[in-house]
Amino acid sequence: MDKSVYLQTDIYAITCEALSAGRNNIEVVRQLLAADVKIIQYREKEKTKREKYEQCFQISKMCKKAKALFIVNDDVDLALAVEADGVHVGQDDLPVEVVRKLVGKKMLIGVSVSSPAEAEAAAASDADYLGVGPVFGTNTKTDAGEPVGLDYLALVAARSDRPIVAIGGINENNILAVRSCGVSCVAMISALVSKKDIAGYVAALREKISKQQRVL
Ligand code: TZP
Ligand code: MG
Repeated sequence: MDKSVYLQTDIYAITCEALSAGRNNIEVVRQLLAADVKIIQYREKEKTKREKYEQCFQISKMCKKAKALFIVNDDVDLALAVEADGVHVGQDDLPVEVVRKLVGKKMLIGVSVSSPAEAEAAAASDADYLGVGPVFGTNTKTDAGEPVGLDYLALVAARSDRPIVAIGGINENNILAVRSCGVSCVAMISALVSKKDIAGYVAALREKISKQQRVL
């Protein structure tokens, strides 16, 4: 199956153990999958490569079982080693064309963009989707740069021939505004992984989304 079909989902969950209220990434992913979240990105800045490999090995198996998409942030070698479905790179990581050579056609490649020039370059590349942000201010990524805002998000979404994932400071209070920009897939770290009741939070988000769809 074409893996990009998975990008038609609503919530794109990203891990961060330091923000996970004392739980490890494995437990958080277990709860996310139980809540029927269909995209998991492994993003972990405070572990060794070996620790990341051990977690990714388990998470990859968990995602396959749950029929969820598993994407590894930054590390192309890790994504290959655990047979992930995709890899996500930023502007300081390997260029998309190099990542494509390494991972082949079957793996999805996502690329982060936070300016018109980056969006243009990504549009000319072989990336399967664009992560656009930070849409709002966020403390999760200290070097994320200035928020791009909703107008910019809407502009990129209107012009892009690739699926867009919005990221940065998204939570229950602004998710509907993001979706109103024509972007249905939103990535969340802190708002999601910090919740004690992840399933309850996901259900509440989906209730909001379905209410918005009913009035549109
Ligand atoms: N890229 C742009 S903003 C961001 C990343 C990885 C952090 C998003 O985290 P949060 O907690 O959802 O604001
Ligand atoms: Mg990166």
